[in-house]
Amino acid sequence: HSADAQRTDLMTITRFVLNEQSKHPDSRGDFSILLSHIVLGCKFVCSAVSKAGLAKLIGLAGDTNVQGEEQKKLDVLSNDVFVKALVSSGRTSILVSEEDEQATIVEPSKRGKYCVVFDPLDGSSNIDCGVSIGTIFGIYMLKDEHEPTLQDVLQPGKNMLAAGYCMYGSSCTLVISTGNGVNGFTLDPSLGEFILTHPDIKIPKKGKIYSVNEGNAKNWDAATTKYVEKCKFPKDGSSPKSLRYIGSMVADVHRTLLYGGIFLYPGDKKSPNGKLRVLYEVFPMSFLLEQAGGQAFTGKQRALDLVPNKLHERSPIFLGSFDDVEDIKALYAAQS
Ligand code: AHM
Ligand code: MG
Repeated sequence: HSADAQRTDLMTITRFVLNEQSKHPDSRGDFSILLSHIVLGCKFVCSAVSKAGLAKLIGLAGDTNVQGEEQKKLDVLSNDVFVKALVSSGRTSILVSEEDEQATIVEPSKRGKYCVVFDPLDGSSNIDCGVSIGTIFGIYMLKDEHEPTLQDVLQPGKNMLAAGYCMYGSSCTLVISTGNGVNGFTLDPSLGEFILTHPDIKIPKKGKIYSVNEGNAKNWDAATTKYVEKCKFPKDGSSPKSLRYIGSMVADVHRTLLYGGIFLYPGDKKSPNGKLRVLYEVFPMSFLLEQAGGQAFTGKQRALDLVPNKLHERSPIFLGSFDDVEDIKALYAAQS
């Protein structure tokens, strides 16, 4: 292995996924085609996000651009791009987006065997100040050849075929699992390609960071309160954990995956189901965390066992390092 080989043999995300898929004898490249359309959406959003501050500064200020057309808000624009990219892939039948009340049923001539659930631009409170935001997605397979229905996506997270996110941060990072570990790719802007930079990500067994919106502490239940108290004032002689909270799920989960620790969005007295959405936030992130050797728990059960009843359902979520999630599970078990 010379240093040179590293620089000339580039493992792009397309090449990586084609390699992975070729292990399935019945693979016809459909998944790779679907993924390339998702990647296109991510590249577009990455470019739009990085120009967003600039667009405000120069001429495009206000709500109209030079042609006098209304400027679309970044989250609406991102949604339009993903919906169009997914439909035109010819590989999807039903799409669920955080931005759309109703599911999109793809017209028969463009249908394929996949169902995609996604949040095109998550972390809305961070858009206008340039803090990291991201796209989250999960992929299901249609049960059999029939008219797609909501039942095809109202499936437990463990039935997902693949899940991932793209973080628009200091660099643009795409993390994905097709059920065979987790791999991270970084966009090389000069090539316009995602290159494998984080092969086979494993989350540390235990971490030193907890991540939660502590402003909601007044309304927490006893288990969450006790857990956070334990993070700050450990009684077993260990050091207190550090607190990190960005308020963008993608960024908070990405850090948790790489550094270890726990991310919590618990239910509370005001919002018994918390804030985060089951299909396109809780499930994809739980899928990735489990694939990386961590755990994801709802306060009642393994997150991926949840069966959603409606498209935009919410659930409390505790996810992260295996041992840290064990601790919160023990507190909930003691409480019931
Ligand atoms: P959004 O869909 O409006 O962007 O909200 C989702 C975001 C998550 O990215 C993040 O984990 C959470 O909301 C933060 O919520 P809060 O501001 O209540 O701490
Ligand atoms: Mg969201």
